[in-house]
Amino acid sequence: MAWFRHDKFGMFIHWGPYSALAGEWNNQQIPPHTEAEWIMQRFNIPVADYRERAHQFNPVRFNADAWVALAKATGMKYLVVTAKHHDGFAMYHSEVSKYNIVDWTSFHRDPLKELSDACQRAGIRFSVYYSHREDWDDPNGFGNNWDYNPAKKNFSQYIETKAKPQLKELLTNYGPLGLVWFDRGMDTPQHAAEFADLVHSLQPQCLINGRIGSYKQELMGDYQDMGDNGMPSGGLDEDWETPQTLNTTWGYSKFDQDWKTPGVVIHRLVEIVSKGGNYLLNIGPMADGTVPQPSVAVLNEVGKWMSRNSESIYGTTASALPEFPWGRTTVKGSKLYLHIFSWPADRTIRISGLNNGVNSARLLLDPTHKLPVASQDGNILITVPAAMPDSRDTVIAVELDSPPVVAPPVVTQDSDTGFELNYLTAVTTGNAKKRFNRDGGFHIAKWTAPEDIASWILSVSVAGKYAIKIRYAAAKDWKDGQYILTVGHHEMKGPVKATGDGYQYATFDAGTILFPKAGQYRLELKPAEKYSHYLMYLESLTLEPVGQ
Ligand code: JFZ
Repeated sequence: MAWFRHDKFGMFIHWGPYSALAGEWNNQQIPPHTEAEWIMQRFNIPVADYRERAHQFNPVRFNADAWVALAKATGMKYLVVTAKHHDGFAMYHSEVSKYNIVDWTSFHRDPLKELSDACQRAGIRFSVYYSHREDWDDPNGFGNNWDYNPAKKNFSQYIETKAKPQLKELLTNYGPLGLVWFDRGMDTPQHAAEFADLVHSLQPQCLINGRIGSYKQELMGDYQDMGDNGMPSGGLDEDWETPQTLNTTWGYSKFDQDWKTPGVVIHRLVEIVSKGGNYLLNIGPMADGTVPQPSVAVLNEVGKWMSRNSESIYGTTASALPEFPWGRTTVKGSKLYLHIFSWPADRTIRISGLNNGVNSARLLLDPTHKLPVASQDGNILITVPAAMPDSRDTVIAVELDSPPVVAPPVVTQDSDTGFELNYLTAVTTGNAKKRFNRDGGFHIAKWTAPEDIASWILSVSVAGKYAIKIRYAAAKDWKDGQYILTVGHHEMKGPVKATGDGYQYATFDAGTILFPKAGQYRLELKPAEKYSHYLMYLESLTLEPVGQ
């Protein structure tokens, strides 16, 4: 995972016969803000018709070095290109099926081979996207119920005769892959495990994204993918990545000119990296093999910012500091990078919640010039020049006396209700981990022993009795588990009840607690003993006042 955690920023490429349809079929346009690479399914295009259009695909202006140079100039370190999307068409020379760009079109070249070689030359990590379940061309693949009778599908035959053999080709003929980006999950965990085993058997170093498995099961990949354009509210205790479109479609649409600005892209990159994630930003090249000029313009602007500021992105780790009015922070050892999105009128940047001494603060772009630093009521104050050097994001590098020491968040209560405790304000220790799953959303998992703890700091403003409820999911063979809930000096033990497979959350009473007086209390939840399974998938805890 070291390269993935260092590189942070990748280029996604969605390119195939759908790029030639460009969002239109038989004078019908796809609705605004829908995905152009889904056009075959959206308009139930018959396989025979789509195959004919694929036959005409001929990207004569394709130049792999140009695409890779664009990624490199943008500051992107890895590239993920669609080898086969849901339409079933292979954008590489496949021996498994003639339905591929070399055999099926007059182009007769292998773009993935050319991209793999160009990446090698440029020092960019080459990776592939492979839709291992959805295949609208193959009679036994998922998804095409307009040409094929679903009752007659033999999905196992599809994965044995097409998906796995093609994956094997990609893992054999295109050099070392950084990762395989699977999509839309798999019908059973067993089938998903077979794909993971295949990757590991051929390229043990190759990473696997989180969409390889059934969305109802635990993550089977090496890192988690957020939903498209998704963003966690807070940090996660695992590696994760957000894929995002540059407009609103992955595959090229001639109707979609809703491009994100360079500033939005830079702010998104900083937010994702500040929360410990990677940003996989997409381009949708056109049928002739060129990249839409507006995409190039945005990426070139982002690249200018990255060329000057990438020290504050590559190799950084998640910051425990929250978002500030002026922007966000990234961390590298004892260095804290302040990403100033909006310049303070009073020329003072305030940092709260940081229990460190400051050795120095400098504009990243003007390292010779020390900025004045002061402290006031526990805040660190940095005086900045009057004019904002970079209107999109001016970075200040702050040398601290140690890696950032950040006080844990304090959960306050709404006046009439009580407390809602969830992954966002939890401090996890041991193997208790904040995770994300398509079905489970944000939750705490992986805890199996008393040293695996989730804790919260509560600021009780209304003393008195509170009813505690726990909302969790637990598989049936986890029901021998017991939890220990400690609030202040009060300890409660409770049984874990089975709620069903996957992330079927249910809410249970956990007793009542008396807060004798207003003030700060620490609440912690942990397994009572060491178990061979997780304690539970914890979604949240609530404390509701029940009067004196
Ligand atoms: C999938 C594909 O269907 C789509 O065409 C594109 O390739 C995209 C990157 O991945 O679309 C998804 C998959 C997952 C989510 C949303 C769209 N999700 O997790 O919210």
